Amino acid sequence: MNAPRHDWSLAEVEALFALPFADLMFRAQQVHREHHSANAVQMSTLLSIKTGACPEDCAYCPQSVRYETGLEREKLVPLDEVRARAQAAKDAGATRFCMGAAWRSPKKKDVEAVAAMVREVRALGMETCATLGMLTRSQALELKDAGLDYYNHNVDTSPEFYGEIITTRTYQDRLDTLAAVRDAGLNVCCGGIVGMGETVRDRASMLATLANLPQHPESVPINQLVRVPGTPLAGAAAVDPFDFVRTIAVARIAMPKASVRLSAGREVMNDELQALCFLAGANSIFYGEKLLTTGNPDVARDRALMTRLGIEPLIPAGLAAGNGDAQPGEHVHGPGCAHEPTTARPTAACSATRQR
Ligand code: SAM
Ligand code: DTB
Ligand code: SF4
Repeated sequence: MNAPRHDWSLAEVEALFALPFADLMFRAQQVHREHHSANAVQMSTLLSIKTGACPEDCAYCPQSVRYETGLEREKLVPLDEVRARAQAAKDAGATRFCMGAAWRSPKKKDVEAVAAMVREVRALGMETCATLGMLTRSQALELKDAGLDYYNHNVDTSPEFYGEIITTRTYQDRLDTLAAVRDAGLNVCCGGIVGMGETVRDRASMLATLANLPQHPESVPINQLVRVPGTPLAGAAAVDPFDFVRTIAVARIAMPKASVRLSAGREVMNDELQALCFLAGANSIFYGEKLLTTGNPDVARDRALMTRLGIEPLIPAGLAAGNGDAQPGEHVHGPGCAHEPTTARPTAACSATRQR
């Protein structure tokens, strides 16, 4: 039994990274199959609701006002457009819509505007996620009241390496936001980036930080750095693909129940590498041709990949309509599935699996 733990030592997590690849993958698969449907992947679509001109100095980010990345700044996206983009994402098969803004922290009017967006998206029958920078507890509560399901706020890297990447807010600021989000009853989405020049120990330390939070994040995005020209990290060395897979596998083992998201960086990954990431325990992706400002595989490519691998879309437990009282892991109706609500077991033609 691989029950969630919150007492990981750095040495233990480093020891996981040091395992032979096959042994690490075997352990990750054991944990994955104990807690999740092995062939189901949750799909979220991102929308940048306010782009560029961010006052922060995150060295990886094309949206910082400090770097010449050629990105055009954009004002807040109108409500109608948010609704239309969310509907399109739902029609394409996404179950969660994530709204991201290039803010250090939102102002009062910003939270009100995002709350209105959350209500619209929720009304479409999608899960909602937002990533708006630092948040106070009352702001988190306001978003929760509007129907927000998840808040994304990444630690990005280890506490030790953090100062090399961001100087305009502290690691503790990030932990404070995560606590505020948790206190408000929101699901926490928190992960980081691989490929910024960090050591394996930094990757282990980042995952130990996440795994030792009082409650594990429900969602853990593992991003591979998108090296954007003009940012200080544009020339960072490429990550060894196996080391990226190892990071996913260790996240899976250290946070057994979390959704581990294979996040940014998929556009430059081949199908074989993505398949290894799924084998390592990734069970969530960003879906749709754009992340916030950079590219992502298009829907046709992802559909083809899922078909090649026999992967089904994972329908979150709270969303599946018309499925009676299906149990977690049981077949439910999803996009493209024509079965009756009483169908209890997946067949080859079934396309969705209820989240455990
Ligand atoms: N401004 C808010 C904040 O920083 O919390 C929300 C948006 S910010 C773009 C969300 C996350 O995207 C960052 O914390 C970082 O982990 C990820 N990210 C940004 N640029 C990236 C890049 N070039 N490659 C990989 N991940 C990136
Ligand atoms: C996360 O961990 N990755 C997403 C989401 N959370 C907001 C963002 C990735 C951004 C990649 C660079 C860009 O598109 O601007
Ligand atoms: Fe701003 Fe977020 Fe980019 Fe940092 S990661 S520069 S806070 S948009």
